[in-house]
Amino acid sequence: MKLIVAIVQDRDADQVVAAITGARFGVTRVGSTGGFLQQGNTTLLIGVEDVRVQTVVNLVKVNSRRRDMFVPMALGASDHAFTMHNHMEVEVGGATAFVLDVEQFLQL
Ligand code: 2BA
Repeated sequence: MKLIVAIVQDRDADQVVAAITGARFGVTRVGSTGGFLQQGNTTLLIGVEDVRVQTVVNLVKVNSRRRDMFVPMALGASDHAFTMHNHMEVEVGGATAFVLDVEQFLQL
């Protein structure tokens, strides 16, 4: 068994979760915050049999969009810190995923 830990954008989370549950996989949704942007995102925990990993990864992938975001640059802040000149473009998503081996799956 594997545990898929998938970090998706909040705006995609409902659609991703609906796709996963619609395919009859279990999923737990955890609110999280990205370390770089310091903005909310959603972490999904999905336990699946090894042979179903690729199916779930595909569901996450096709339901997660890639977006360009403009974020303020921390350095060189000035009176004009919030003009677009002081922003940089960051591409976020679709999703970041880790696939971990599960030693035991217990429902107690
Ligand atoms: P954040 O840490 O808020 O990062 C948001 C986006 O900012 C990233 O998108 C990436 O494009 C950019 N970014 C991150 N660190 C950067 C840096 N030092 N310099 C320049 N740009 C940087 P994604 O790669 O799609 O990541 C989306 C979210 O997935 C991340 O939000 C974080 O919550 C999570 N994540 C990404 N890589 C991770 C990792 N290795 N371990 C744990 N969580 C990770």
